[in-house]
Amino acid sequence: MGVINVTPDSFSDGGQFNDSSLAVEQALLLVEQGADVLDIGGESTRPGAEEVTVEQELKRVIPVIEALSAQTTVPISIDTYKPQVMRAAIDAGASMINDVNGLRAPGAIEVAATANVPVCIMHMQGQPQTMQAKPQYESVVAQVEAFFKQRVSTALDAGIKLNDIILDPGIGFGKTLKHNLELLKSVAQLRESTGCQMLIGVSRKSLIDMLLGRVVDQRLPASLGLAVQAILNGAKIVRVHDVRETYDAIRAVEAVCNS
Ligand code: 8Y7
Repeated sequence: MGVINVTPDSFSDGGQFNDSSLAVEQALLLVEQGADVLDIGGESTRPGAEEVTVEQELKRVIPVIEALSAQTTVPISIDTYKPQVMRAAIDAGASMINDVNGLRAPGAIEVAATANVPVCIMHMQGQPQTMQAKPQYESVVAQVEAFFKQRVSTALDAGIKLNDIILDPGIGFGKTLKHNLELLKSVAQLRESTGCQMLIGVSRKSLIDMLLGRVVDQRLPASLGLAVQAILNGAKIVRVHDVRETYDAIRAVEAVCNS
C-alpha cells in the first residue's frame, strides 16, 4: 500500500504533494513502482496534528481520487475516520476504507457496510492530538486483541463481511516504543486469534528514531527491515512511502521463502 498525503503538514513529505496534480503524479509513480493499493489521506494523523473540517478534507482528496480512478485500475483506499469523507470518496471511485479510528465515529460503520468494500480497522489509544502523551496498557497485545474482537463483532453485526475486514495494531498510535515492539512481534498471533488479515504501517515512523536516533529521511533501512519482518510474520499489507524499495525487499525475501 503506497501512501499519498494530500496535506500541507504531513511530516514525511513536508506537504510537497498538497496540490492535486502533484498527488496524482506521485500516486501514478507509486503504481509503476509496484503499489497494489493507493492510500489517499487529506488529514494528517501524526501526533499533535490539527484536525481539518469535512469541507477541507473533501477539497483535498476528492479531486485526487476522481483523477486517479480515471487513470489507474489499482484500488484506491480512502484514509479517513469521517463518514462523510468515506461516502464521497467511494462515490468518487475509492474501493477501500482505511480508518485509523477503527470505524468508531458515529455513522462510520454504516457507511462502510453500505459501501460494501474492504475496510482497515486500526487500533488507536486516545486521539491524535494527545495520544503520545502517556500511552498506558496492562498488556498491549491482549488489549489490542480484545479491541479487534469487539470491532469485528460490531462490524459483522452491521453487515460488513468478515473477508472484507483487515486489522491493524496501529504502530505509533498511542504506544510507547516497547508497546510498538511487542505488537510487531505479535502479528502472527493477532492474525491467528482474529482470523483476519493484518495491515502494518511502520514506514518512516518515530519508533525508528527512538531505536536508532534517525531523522525522518534516514529511516528507510529500518523501515525496510520492519516491513519485511511484518510480511514474514504473516501481514498481508504493508503501508509504505517508499514503494520501489519495499517491493524489492519483499520480493527478494519471498523468492527465498518460495524456493
Ligand atoms: C497508519 C495509517 C498512518 C498505520 C494504517 C504515518 C493513516 C502516520 N499510519 N493507517 N495511517 N496504519 N492503517 O506515519 O500505521 O504514516 S498516518
